[in-house]
Amino acid sequence: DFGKARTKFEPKISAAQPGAGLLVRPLSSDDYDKGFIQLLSQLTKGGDVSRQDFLDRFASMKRCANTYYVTVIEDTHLGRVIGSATLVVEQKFIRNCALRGKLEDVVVNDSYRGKQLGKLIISTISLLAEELGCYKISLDCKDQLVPFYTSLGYLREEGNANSMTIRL
Ligand code: 16G
Repeated sequence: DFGKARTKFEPKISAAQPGAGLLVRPLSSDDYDKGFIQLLSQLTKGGDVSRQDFLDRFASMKRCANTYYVTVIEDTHLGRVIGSATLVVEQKFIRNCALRGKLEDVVVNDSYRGKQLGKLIISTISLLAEELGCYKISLDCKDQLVPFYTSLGYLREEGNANSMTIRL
């Protein structure tokens, strides 16, 4: 049974081995030309972000040291960014000046769905958050994505499962 042999002997995908022609890496200032903004518009309103807007925001995020970890997956054959997720590290006074991770803006290009790439990028971010010393990671998501995040270990904590928003 070749299927079984494959699962047994081939390593599962990981950040180091995401699959042929795929690379997991931090966002780079070149990524505007690799379709980063178009990718984000598969998640929500991308807006009309010019190259300069992108570069300005990239630089201002970089100035916030140890805070924004925008992580992408590139299809290196096509030179396109096909997945992205961001870890935001919030500094706290509570819990002995703890760090809290927030998982934001998770998106995988429609045509690459079903390859476990969402799972890959989120597990990469979880490792990063752990390495950075975050005591927890939280996220907001649409109802239909609850089973997906649950499968990755995220929980609605009892008595603390309300994400609330005021749109400004
Ligand atoms: C989802 C995203 C959040 C993103 C928001 C945009 C995850 C885990 N959650 O909640 O990061 O910022 O959608 O939606 O990726 P909005 O444009 O309606 O605020």
